[in-house]
Amino acid sequence: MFIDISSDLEAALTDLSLPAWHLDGSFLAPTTIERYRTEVRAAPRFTETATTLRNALTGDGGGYAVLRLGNLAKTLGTGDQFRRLATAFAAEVAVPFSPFPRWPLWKDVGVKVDKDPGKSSGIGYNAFHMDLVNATLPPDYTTLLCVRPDPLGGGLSILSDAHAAVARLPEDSRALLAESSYHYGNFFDLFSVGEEYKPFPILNGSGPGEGFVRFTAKMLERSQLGQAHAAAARELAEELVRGQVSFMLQPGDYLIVAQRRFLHGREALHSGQETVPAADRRLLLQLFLRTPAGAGSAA
Ligand SMILES: O=C(O)CCC(=O)C(=O)O
Ligand SMILES: [Fe+2]
Repeated sequence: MFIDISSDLEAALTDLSLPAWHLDGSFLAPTTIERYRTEVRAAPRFTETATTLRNALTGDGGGYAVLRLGNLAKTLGTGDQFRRLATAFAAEVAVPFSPFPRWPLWKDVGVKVDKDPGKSSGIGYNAFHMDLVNATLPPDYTTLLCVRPDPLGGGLSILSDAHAAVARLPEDSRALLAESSYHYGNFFDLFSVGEEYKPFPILNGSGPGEGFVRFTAKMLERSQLGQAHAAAARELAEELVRGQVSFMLQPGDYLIVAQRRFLHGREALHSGQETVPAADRRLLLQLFLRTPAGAGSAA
């Protein structure tokens, strides 16, 4: 689901000068949310655009959206003012927060040629996953703002409807995925995402089509799993790939993923990343969102 911004809205947003944001603990401060809201909601067609965005994320069959902010990025650059506008859009969906106490609200996802290629910032295939999979309360939304695509042309984003993939599995595989037999990764020093969840079930026993599908295909290679449970997880990974959509994020594109519905990942960057100067490499900015308790179907 790609959402364009009308040129009159672009023009009005370009003219705003939003102040720096403040945090209240790990969350965007209510005073900032109110201030940004007052400014952006006065722009023509802003509220319709925000409604379209929310519907793409929470309506039937929905679960992700790409807001095309490329013209704003071209006009404003990708510095503070652009990031404040993206933050204002995010705050129309849910509350922006940072689970990482030592990092700023927006976390850089750059390119590290020496890192595990399959992990965030690595250069290889970043397999289907949800972010913070091993927390009891993962972010409701993960969002990625594209500053620069891979100049060599790799790195397609991949998305897959997790519940649709689960529904295509045989009953006995689903039963295995509902057992608390899975684990992945480390957990330390994280804010506002609950406790470490270890081991966890991939399916949480709520009705079909509901709740997190707590999955990362990275567990297949990086966690020790029992044979039957690993086989069921591998079947799920295959169904996710079968149902995937892929697209290239352009400069200024803002991808928002409802983690209770879709899983995400990224194809490998193009070979030859060592030859690209660090300042020219692919760069995304990542931000997480929490749906406030009692916000009804907005999750
Ligand atoms: O590089 C990408 O496009 C995805 C990164 C990602 O999924 C992450 O950092 O959690
Ligand atoms: Fe991710």
